[in-house]
Parts: sequence; C-alpha cells; structure tokens
Amino acid sequence: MAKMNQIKEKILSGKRVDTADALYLYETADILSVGSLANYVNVQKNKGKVYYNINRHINPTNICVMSCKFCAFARKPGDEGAYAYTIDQILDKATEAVAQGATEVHMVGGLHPRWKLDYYLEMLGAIKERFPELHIKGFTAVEIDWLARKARLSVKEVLSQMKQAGLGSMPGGGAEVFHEDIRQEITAKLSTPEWLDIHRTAHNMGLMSNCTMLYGHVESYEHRVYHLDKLRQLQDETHGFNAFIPLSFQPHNNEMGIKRYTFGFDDLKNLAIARLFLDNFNHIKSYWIMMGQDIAQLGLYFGANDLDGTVVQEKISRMAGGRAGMLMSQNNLENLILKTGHIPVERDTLYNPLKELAHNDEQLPPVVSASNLARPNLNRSFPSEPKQEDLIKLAKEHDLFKLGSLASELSQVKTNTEVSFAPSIEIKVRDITHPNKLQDSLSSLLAHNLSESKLSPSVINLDLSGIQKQAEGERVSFSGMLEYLQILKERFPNCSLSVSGTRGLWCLVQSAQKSLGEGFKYLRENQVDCFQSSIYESERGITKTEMTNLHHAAHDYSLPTIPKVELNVAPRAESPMWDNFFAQLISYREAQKESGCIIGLSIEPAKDSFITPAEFIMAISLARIAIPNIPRMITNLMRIPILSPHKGEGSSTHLAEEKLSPVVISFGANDLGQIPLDQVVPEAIFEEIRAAGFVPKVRNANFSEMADTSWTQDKGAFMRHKPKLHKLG
Ligand code: V47
Repeated sequence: MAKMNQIKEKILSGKRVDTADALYLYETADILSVGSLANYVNVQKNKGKVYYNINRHINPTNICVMSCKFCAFARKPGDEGAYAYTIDQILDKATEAVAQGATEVHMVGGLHPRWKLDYYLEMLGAIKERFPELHIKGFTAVEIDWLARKARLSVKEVLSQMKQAGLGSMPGGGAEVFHEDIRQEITAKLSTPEWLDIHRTAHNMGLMSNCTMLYGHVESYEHRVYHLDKLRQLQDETHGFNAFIPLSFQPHNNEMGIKRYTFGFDDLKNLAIARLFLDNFNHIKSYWIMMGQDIAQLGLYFGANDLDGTVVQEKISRMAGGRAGMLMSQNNLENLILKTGHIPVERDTLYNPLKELAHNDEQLPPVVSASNLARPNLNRSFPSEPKQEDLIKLAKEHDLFKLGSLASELSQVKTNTEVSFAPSIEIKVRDITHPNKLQDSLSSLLAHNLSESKLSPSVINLDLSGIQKQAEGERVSFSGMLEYLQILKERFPNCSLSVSGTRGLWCLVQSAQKSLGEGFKYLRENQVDCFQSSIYESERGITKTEMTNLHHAAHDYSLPTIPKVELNVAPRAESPMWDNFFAQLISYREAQKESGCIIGLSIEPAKDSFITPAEFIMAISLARIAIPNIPRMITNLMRIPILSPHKGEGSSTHLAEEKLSPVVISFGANDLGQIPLDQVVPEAIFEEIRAAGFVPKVRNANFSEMADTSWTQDKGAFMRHKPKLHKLG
C-alpha cells in the first residue's frame, strides 16, 4: 500500500512512473486503485470524450511467408482458404467502405512471396485516385521491412514512395512482444530494434503511426513493462504515435497451445497501466474486436479513450477465436460510449473531431477529485445504514471507483477475500408428473456427462419457477415435490438442497390448501437448506411486497433465504430506476434485522432490460452498500448481462462470459451463485477468481460448508464454456 501511495503521489504531482512502479501495478490485485488512477489521468487529459471512427479493415492477402506461432490468419500458397485480392477487389471493398461513411481503410496483410512494392503502390494509387479523401492507414512495419528487403531499398525510400502514392499513416501491428526472450519464441519476423526504427523513420517523415502489444499468452509482467518502456522512449523522441492498442491474445487455431482467453481483470488492468505509464500518449484504445464489447466498454473507465471503429470485416482476431463479431454500427458505438457517461466523438484517423454528440457539462464524468482516489474509506465517509436519498445521491455521482471501493471494503469485511459459488444441478419442475419422471430426467442429466469438470455438484436446486397456476393441480403436487426432494437426497447424499421459485411454491402450497408457513416448515423438515427467488419473478406477477412477505414467512420457520432484486432500466440510455431498486434493498435490510435469515442477496438484470455490464457493476456496488447486514452479495455468473453482439446493447438473455465475473467481484460481489455443471466448467471460474486476487471456495446451499479448491491450482490449461455454448466462427 505504501508503494501504491507513492505511485499515486507521483501521478498526482505530474511525475513519471518508472518501470518498477509499472511492475508493481501489474502485480497488485488492487484493480480499483489502478483503475481510478488511470481514470483520473484520462479524465484530466481527454475531458470525458471518447473517440471512435468509421473505418473498414481490408486484408489484401492472407498468404504469408512467415509462420508466427500466434497467428491463425496466415496461409501458405495453395492452402485451403488462401487468397490474394486483385486491385479491383480491393477497390470494391474500399467503395463499400466509403458508401458506408468510412473515413479510413485499415490495410494489413500477409507477406506474399510474389507481391512487390509496385503492387502496393498501385493499390494505394488506385484507392486514392478514386477516393482522394479516404485515409489509408496501411501496412505494418513487418510488411514495410519485407518490401524494402525484396526491393533492396531503404525503409525510408519505401515509405517515401508509399507516402507519395497515398499512404496516410501506419497501423501498430507486428510489435507483438519486444522482449527478445518472447519474441524469438513466438515469431521470426523483424527484430525489436528494426520495428522501432521503421516507426522512427516514418515519424521523422511526417507519417504518424500506432503501436500495439500482443499480451495474455506466454509473456510475463516484466516483458510487458519492457515493451511499454520501449514505446514510451520512442514517443519521447518522435511524438509520432497516435495511439497505443493492447491486443488481447485470441487462443484458437494457432500454435501457442493456450486454451484460454485473457482474463477480463487483466484486460482492464493492462489498459489502466498503459494509460499511467504511457504518459506521453494521448490515446489508448480499448479495441472491442479483441477484448469483446463488454470489457472494451468497461475499459472506458480504466483509462481508455478510444473504441476503434466500425471495422466491418475483421479476420485476424476472428480466425483466432475472436468472439466479438466483426462489425459495429456507428449508433452502437455511440450508445456504448454514452452509457458510460462519456461523450462520443467521431474522429478521423489523426484524431481530428468530425462529429461530437451534443451534451451538457452535467453529462460528463465527474473530474475525480484527487482526495477520492485510491480507495476512499467508507466507514469514515458514508453512513453504515444509508437511506434511499443517500443511495440515490451516490448513484447520481456515477463514480464507478468510489462505489467499488465502498462496496468491496464491505464485502471483504464479511468474507475476507473469499469468493464462493456452488457447482450445481438444476432441476426444473415443470413437466414432471410422477417421481419416476424425475428419476428419468436425473439419469439423462448424469448420462450427459455433467462437464469436463472434476468437481461434483455441491447443490441440487429444485426450480419451481415453471409451475403455472392453472396447471399446477394436475401436474405436480406439494406432496409430489416433497417426494422429489427425498429422491434427490437419496441420490445425492453429499449435496445440499435448495428450492427456488416464489410463484411456483405459492401455487403448490395453495393447491395443497396449506399456509405458506407450513410449506416452508415442510421444506425445512425435508432437509432443504435454502429457499431462493428465481429469475424473472416480477414477470410472473409476484409483487415486491409479496416477495418480501414470502421471505418473512420462511424466516419464521428458520429457513434461510436468498431474495433476488431485479434491476430494470428506464427507456434507452437512462440510468436504472434506482428508486425502486433501493426501496427493495432497504426492505430486505429491514427484514434481515428481524430474522437474520437472509444468507445472501442476489441482483439480476430484469428480462430484456438493456442494462450494460458497466451499469450492472455499479448496481452491484450500490446494492452491497445498501445492505451491509446481509453477508453475501450474490452475482449469479449466469446472469451477468453482456452486450448483444448485434445490437451493442445490454441484455440479460445471454450467458455471461466468465470474463466479467472477476471484475464484478472486485466491485463488491462475494458470491457467484449456483453454477449449473452442465453449462459451465468451473475450473475456468477458479482461475478467473484467483487472477483477480481472490480465493475461490465451493460452498453448499446455505454457505455452512466451504470446500477448499486449492487442488485445482496446478491444472494449467482449462476449458471455457462447453463448445456447444460457444460456436467459434
Ligand atoms: O500484428 C495476430 C495481432 C495484429 C493474434 O493500428 C493477434 O489502429 C491476438 O495491429 N490474438 C494486427 N492478436 C492487428 C493490429 C491492429 C488492430 C486494430 C487497430 C490497429 C491500429 C492495429 O494482430 C498483429 C498481431 O499482433 N494478432 N494474431 C491473435 N491470435
């Protein structure tokens, strides 16, 4: 912490952080301090504006003489899928781009064994002749080096001819990792001094360029710092870099032998460190194509001020397993930015503003006061039992890091750094008419090879949410349900039982002419450890008061419960309906004072709400702050909203990427809910939780048992979602 304070002092007094500081920032799990500092610097520098452009990628050929280990894009001549565009084909793509409003084409490709400098000059000339206004950001240092060698010309000569023919600037690719230990392992392309020298030459001739770093594979934090340092030195010398773009490693169809995507936690920290260390760069890109839209959007709070562009056709990341889609509309880009409270600015390649959405100053993110940075202390500055007005005021401040700091302190008081979850089997009671049917469905579940995981389930959840009022009498009865519970207990003696579904339970109890209290008593007697609300209760006509009363009734019979609060959103681009949300939270806080039986509270996005991950994370922090007397703030991993790849809007109807879960736990959640083993492999979650500096624990339904999960630590490669959930294009 002393080191973090020193770094903070340096940054606030405008001094440079050094490489040892940067290494410290990589090694700390304190993402809130790192992020808030980066956000501070970014807001000072860019005043809450976030840039994007309308562009199109054109990859003229994928034929390449190189065989870089990380590359899934390159093909050898004659290989299936190998292509090389003619000038006409390239012109067609440029024409499409211009028709769609593009101001830039981004052109990079393989090192084609037969293409010479002349072909590139022809390509540039043809595009420029037809579209003189279109900016061509083209050809990496690797391609320039290759063309110079083939033509036996100097780099300067090649660049000068290209500039003459219409080259506007250079992209940042080919930098990979500068440290030779890694560079030599992953690629045989040009050396680090050569890459830097080509950019230096370009800058000295008035050609601006970008720079990148390919991270999240076999490099260490030291290697990353070395890389950033080289870039900072060159920028000091030339000031010729427009932007730095961290490229998160995409793991598929290449020779690296790594099966995982980068951790969301690492993506965000890496962006923040780039913002802090690269103090001589104006622009840090949160490249949505590689990071995914969700993390890219969150990146705007972590020091990034650019989302890149509409892109339209991206192949390099896509072929290596990129999951973000290939194109995004201007409207989506603007929406993504607006929802984080930033001002979208369309730019050209050189960052001249082209269109700035009208805004008033109140919409801008607050210029974070220096005293609020790096973990403010809640207990001294915030009421321990906040009232609705206190919470609304806090929500309106829209300060992600302040919220995260307040919330994570509270969670850590409760559970230290432990983050729990329950590998579970979910049994939906809907069509089961007889206990035998349950046996059948259990057998088929088990036959289905629950997952690649070595973990056995710790919770069986009987989900009653599918039970409909009219049909309940004929289909499933209260006594039938108790019979199911017995079968489950026999079949899985080591698992704890939970029941979910407020409406369903109510229907069953009514049809058996019992009181709710009696219903809960029976559940307790049948060894049910926890009752929880299930998803979309509001849709099933359960009012909030009824929900609260139901939990009270369970508590009267000492049945622990987990209520759920749905987060809804007002019409587009407005903030969540905090009033309602807070009122519910406060009602559970009061209930907890009476009974002490609420073992956790879960927040979920309401169905079809357009909550973005960033909004959701703020809501989690706010909920944690609102209910300090409830031990666990549960964010069900399966219900973290992700952005729709097609609409760029938040959605609760998608499965969350695990990428987001460790981010959420840094902002105050301390449990990831029940995770069905037939849908997610939990080893991936362990890794993500650990990467964020927390200790993963497997728990049972009422948190009375916490299993040690250290045994999974030495399992190197792990699976992500099962393939059926994630089709790689
Ligand atoms: O140089 C290749 C990287 C780069 C993988 O300058 C991979 O505005 C992740 O440089 N996983 C090309 N990355 C892309 C690039 C770029 C992209 C967007 C904007 C700009 C800009 C530049 O892609 C390559 C390489 O470092 N790459 N394979 C992979 N499996």
